[in-house]
Amino acid sequence: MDTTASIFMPPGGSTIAGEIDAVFNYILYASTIVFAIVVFSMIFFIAKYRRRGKAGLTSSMDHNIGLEIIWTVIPTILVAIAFFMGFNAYLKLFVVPKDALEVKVTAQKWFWSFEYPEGATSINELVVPSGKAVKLLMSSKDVIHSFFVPDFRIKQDVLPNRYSMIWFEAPNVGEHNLFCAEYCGTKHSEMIGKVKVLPEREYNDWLEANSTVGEGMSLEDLGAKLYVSRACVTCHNIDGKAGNGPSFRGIFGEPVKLVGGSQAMVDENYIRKSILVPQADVVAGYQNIMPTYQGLLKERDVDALVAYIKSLKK
Ligand code: HEC
Ligand SMILES: [Cu+2]
Repeated sequence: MDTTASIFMPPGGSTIAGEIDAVFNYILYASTIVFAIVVFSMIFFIAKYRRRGKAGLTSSMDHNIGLEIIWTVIPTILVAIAFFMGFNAYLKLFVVPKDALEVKVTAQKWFWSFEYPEGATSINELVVPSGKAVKLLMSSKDVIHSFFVPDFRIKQDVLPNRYSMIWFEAPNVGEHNLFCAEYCGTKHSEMIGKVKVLPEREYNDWLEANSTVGEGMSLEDLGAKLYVSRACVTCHNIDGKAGNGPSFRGIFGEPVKLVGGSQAMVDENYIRKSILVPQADVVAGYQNIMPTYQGLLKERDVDALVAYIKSLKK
């Protein structure tokens, strides 16, 4: 259920959030109370039995069975409660409901891509219907990442060479932050996305529109859109200044220096190759960090990006 925000937690946005918060609050308050009792009695006894005057004698009592039982049994019960609450919530998090909608999540340096059952795709924006269980089948193309949506109280490592999964159900329409929670290189902190929860009807419309995106659009306009939605913008500026990668402004038709001292001419084929096989020609002064977009872009998307870069004159 939705829970309200506290100083520790953002507002909950999934059906599991209330339960996770309950475990969190229980552990927090139980440890706070135990901590207070221990520290205050310590201070109290230090003061009460401090050495006074020259006699310097303290009590000869060094053992109390009753007390020992109390301070063993009570914490054991407190820990057992925390374990059962936590284990219960853990089981719910990892046993996926049978009718869950499945989305394939791919993590790579440094963005998220999503593939939906009907062939739609998106980057850095996971779109889901409200009130439906959504299963995420996740893998990484390179290093370990971690899928973290604080509002949903879910976090799961995303690994290369094997699948991991998690599920959630968002009861209400809204937008939630998505972060990578496993340090994955220089741009880790910018591996940020959104989870957009739509009413089921709007979600279905979105799916349909997304699988035919850009059909009525000019190549240049589609390219401008993809430049943002396919995350080129995180590494490439269009204002002439270098970022993690070279700016796109005015590069078309000009020679470019490559690592190793050779030169290339930036033409249509060079751009195409840079997008699909980025490690082939690495621009001098930059690192070989660009991910390949092989399989992530349709043929027309590549045409569109080429047209867009071409249009960015000096
Ligand atoms: C993670 C950062 C990153 C992302 C995301 C990224 N690139 Fe790159 N790109 C680079 C870097 C770094 C270089 C320079 C090194 C090289 O050539 O591989 C580069 C080089 C290029 C070049 C050659 C530029 C030149 O001046 O010769 C093109 C074209 C290009 N990228 C297009 C794209 C497009 C289109 C996208 C989005 C679909 C994209 N890149 C996404 C980092 C990135
Ligand atoms: Cu990451």
